[in-house]
Amino acid sequence: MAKKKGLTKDRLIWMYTQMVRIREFESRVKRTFVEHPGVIRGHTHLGDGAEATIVGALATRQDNDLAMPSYRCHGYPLVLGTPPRKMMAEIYGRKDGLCGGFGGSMHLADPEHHFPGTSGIIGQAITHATGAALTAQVKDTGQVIYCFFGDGATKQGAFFESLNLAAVWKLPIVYILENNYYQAYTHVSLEDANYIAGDPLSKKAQAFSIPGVTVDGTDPLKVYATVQKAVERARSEKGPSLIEAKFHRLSAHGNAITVPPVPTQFPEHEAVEVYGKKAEFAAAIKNDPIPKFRASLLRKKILTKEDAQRIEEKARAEMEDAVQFALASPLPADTEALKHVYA
Ligand SMILES: Cc1ncc(C[n+]2csc(CCOP(=O)(O)OP(=O)(O)O)c2C)c(N)n1
Ligand SMILES: [Mg+2]
Repeated sequence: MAKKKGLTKDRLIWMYTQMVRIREFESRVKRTFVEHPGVIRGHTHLGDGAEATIVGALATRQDNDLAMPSYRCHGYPLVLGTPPRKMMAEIYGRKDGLCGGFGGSMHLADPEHHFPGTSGIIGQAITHATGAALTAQVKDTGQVIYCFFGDGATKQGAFFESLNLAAVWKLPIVYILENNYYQAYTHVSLEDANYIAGDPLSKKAQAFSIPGVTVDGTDPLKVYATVQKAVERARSEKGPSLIEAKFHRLSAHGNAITVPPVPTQFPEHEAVEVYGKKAEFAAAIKNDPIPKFRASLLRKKILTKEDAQRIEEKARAEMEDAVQFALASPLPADTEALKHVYA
């Protein structure tokens, strides 16, 4: 394994804490569909399973660096310091949300915490993040841009155009390809769906003569070590890298509810629902990054069981508070409906 530079005991505990906070936040989003039907309108997409990749990558950040993911975006701002209250209120469409309730789950934005914003357009994060990296270079801010996107996004023209320009201009950006094996309901492999060519996907970096590495995205320390190298390269003006982190998402592609709400039955996962691959999904659950990291920290005596429980209880209380805050926040007034419409 590559050198784990700068990972003190406190830092490792911080990493575990962030992973637990993300999982707890998202479990509360999911529970909302059942406990408060109709409160979340529209789609949400959970990133459970991605925590090791998100936290491993963002643990290498310096203060002003930006994180720009796709629409599966709840985990990143939690790590950057965005208050969960404001995130939950946004997902509930409430006035006290990050965007005044206008954005919802797929459009979280918190520039104050280095999170410029997300959208539901696949591949969008790649062009926007590449633009942000150009700004950082032109203004000489010293920032590195962390750009996250899915396996499905790598077949968009935007992917090739952006990587080309980033390589030509040596932009300070790290492209983190989250290969969760599925593009919505379609499996990534040639045998199953024949929608994406190239294996491993990190090989696409060769076309631009930039480093391309595939890493176990369920191991935050491996992700950390790999991203760290890419960040050093970006910060020393040598240009971009492509890192493919592999992990399964542990929920279905998305959750949505109709208005007025009807009783919701959540799909399990496309591996089971569409492909009947029960063994694949069972293996993914067994390989859940959070219990795995917990066990390794206990084994190395970085955490005691009591420490771990305290972290988990604190996350539960924090996210319960976020839910209560969001439920108490009013919907935006009707008179605000046209506020952000320009034409
Ligand atoms: C430009 C565009 N095309 C199609 C869609 C419909 N769509 C929504 S999610 C999705 C799959 C994306 O898969 P991937 O990039 O692997 O991300 P993941 O959902 O696995 O995180 C697609 C095709 C879209 N939102 N935007
Ligand atoms: Mg995917």
